[in-house]
Amino acid sequence: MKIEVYFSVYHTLHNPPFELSRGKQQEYFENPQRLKNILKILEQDPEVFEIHPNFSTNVPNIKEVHSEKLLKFYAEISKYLSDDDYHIPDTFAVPKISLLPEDITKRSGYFCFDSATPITRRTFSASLNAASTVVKAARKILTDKNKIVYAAVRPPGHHAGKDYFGGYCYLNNSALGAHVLSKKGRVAILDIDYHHGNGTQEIFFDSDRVFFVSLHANPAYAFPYFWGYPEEIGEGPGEGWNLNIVLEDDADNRAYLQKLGYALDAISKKDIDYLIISLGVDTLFSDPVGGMMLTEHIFEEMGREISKLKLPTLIVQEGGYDLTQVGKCVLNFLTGFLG
Ligand code: Q9C
Ligand code: ZN
Repeated sequence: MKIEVYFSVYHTLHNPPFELSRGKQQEYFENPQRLKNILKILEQDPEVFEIHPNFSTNVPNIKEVHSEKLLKFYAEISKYLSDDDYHIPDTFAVPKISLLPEDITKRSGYFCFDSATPITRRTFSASLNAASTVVKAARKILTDKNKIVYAAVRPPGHHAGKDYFGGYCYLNNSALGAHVLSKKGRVAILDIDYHHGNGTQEIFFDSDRVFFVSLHANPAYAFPYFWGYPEEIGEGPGEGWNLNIVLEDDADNRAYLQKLGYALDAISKKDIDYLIISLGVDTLFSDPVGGMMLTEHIFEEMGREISKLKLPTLIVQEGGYDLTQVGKCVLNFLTGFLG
């Protein structure tokens, strides 16, 4: 069997010079080399990986997931910034207020929740290209139900909410894909990034069309800190449709597979038609951002276990920052998934 790979060509347009982490300037981990390294590895096996570059920035359903305010902000700040410029918000609206400041560079703090997510002139274009790629990949799943499609995209998306950005994410790629699929059936999003997918959780918190299941490091000490606890189970019709499974930073392959087993059980108990995997490989022991202890071979096993759900599956790239290993981890996951 083949895996179709949809790839966001314009990701290189988003390349901020640095991030602020704990108040210090440091290298930007979420950089173009990540995706280049993933593609370099997949290109080596054209028998299995059929790569489709996507040049579009068209995201037809974007307003059903993100607020007009946020989209207008992105469009305006993109015009305001010159080519080598970057913008990091420094004053945040807590709690959110309804009046927005006139000055575009002061308005950013309304939409942003961390200092690691700079905006450059081309950030919005790159983000639209990533979102468009995932929507295309989701449509492919609808036309050919037995397909496995992998969306090789960046910037990632799972920390972006309806009207906020943060955690290297601007538009929620997986949520936009889920939105497309949810019109035709019930969707489960299995988020296996090291970090909790707070944006995806927020977007579908009151929905019983999309079951959000996330495995992640304990938010008591791991980013994004304020979300990701097991008590967050969804609300209204969505009650019981949000599942947070917490791991500790010393989690090894065995501990991880055990909790993955709970997640897969929970998914198989609901009547799900489509699966989306938010695939972060920042759970690898050597990851400079994540803190767990997984080894690269476990990703193959993870893929194999998840494939037993036998659902049409869209795999969306999220985190993974060890540049020397990220390609191998993704390859292992996809290979395991194919069986
Ligand atoms: N010292 C994703 O993996 N930085 N985003 C945390 C803590 C933000 C990760 C800094 C990490 C965001 C998609
Ligand atoms: Zn992550």
